[in-house]
Amino acid sequence: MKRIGIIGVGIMGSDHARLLTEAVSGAVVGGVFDLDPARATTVAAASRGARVFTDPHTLIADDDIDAVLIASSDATHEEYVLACIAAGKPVLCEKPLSPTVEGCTRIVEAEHRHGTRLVTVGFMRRFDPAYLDLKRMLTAGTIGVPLLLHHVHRNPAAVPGLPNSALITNSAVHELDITRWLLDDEIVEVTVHTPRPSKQASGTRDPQMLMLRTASGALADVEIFVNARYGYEVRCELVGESGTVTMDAPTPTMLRHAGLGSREFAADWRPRFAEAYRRELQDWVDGSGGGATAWDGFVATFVALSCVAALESGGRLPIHLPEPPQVESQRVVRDSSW
Ligand code: ISE
Repeated sequence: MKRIGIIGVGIMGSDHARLLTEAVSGAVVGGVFDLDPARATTVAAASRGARVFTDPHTLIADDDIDAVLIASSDATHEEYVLACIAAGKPVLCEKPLSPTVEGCTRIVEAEHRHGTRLVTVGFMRRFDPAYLDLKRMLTAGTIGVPLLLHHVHRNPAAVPGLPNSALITNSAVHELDITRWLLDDEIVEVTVHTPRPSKQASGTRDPQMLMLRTASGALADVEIFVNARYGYEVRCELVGESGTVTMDAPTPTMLRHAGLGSREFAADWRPRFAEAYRRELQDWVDGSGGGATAWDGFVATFVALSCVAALESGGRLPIHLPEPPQVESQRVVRDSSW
């Protein structure tokens, strides 16, 4: 049994603790740290008596903790991921790997120096059955060469005063990652357009339209709208030379009533991606290495911040990624090293 230490048990961390306890095999929650000790105690108790730590670095260093899951605030990710690499422990870090390109670079370099892969970034959509289906159809050649990818990503409501950049760095960053993963291609140019803002957005430029061009010549557009009001929805359509494939609201339940058929929308992303989160954790615990790497985390932040710059300038921005490290850090951490 692998003992996982969790740093940060707010919305995501407590959900991960629940999944590790109830739905993932081969692991238990061994320890919990949170800035709010009462919250840490509650989650630890619900995780079959995991230990409560009062310091995150003590948790990382503890001999009874085999691997670490980081779900604390974004700005703390780099410090804890670097500490895990220094301790030689596998770490699953919620996105973003770091909110800055410099922070991501330090992590990629530290893992490179360590020599084997330790870092996984929580881009859970890579494990979503619907996205996997899309990738399978594309890879099988069913729709031919991909030309266009249309993404829609809507949240019901955002906090008032949300910075314009947060729509990209917090939400659309998932589409930036899944576009690279789905098309197996790099984003080389970005533009961001905004219509008149929704009155519901209290001053934030919401919605936004991102236009992404890939190295092989495909175009992807992303509608990100965080005050869409009606519910949480993520869908996309991939257009190829000989067909298209659509990922529509994959809710199995349909209500037929009073002359209408209707499907319920989730209030946020957790029900929509519940299976993706479970599979992501199982893959990580199994050491299968299917999750996003530190390099993927670097690219996501790099492209997201380029989109923010494009939003601010209103212009088209080329993306020049540095060379990815050609190192053993791409090797998967297998069971033996846990
Ligand atoms: C949230 O932070 C997430 O990561 C969700 O996956 C995303 O869909 C949502 O828009 C974000 O706010």
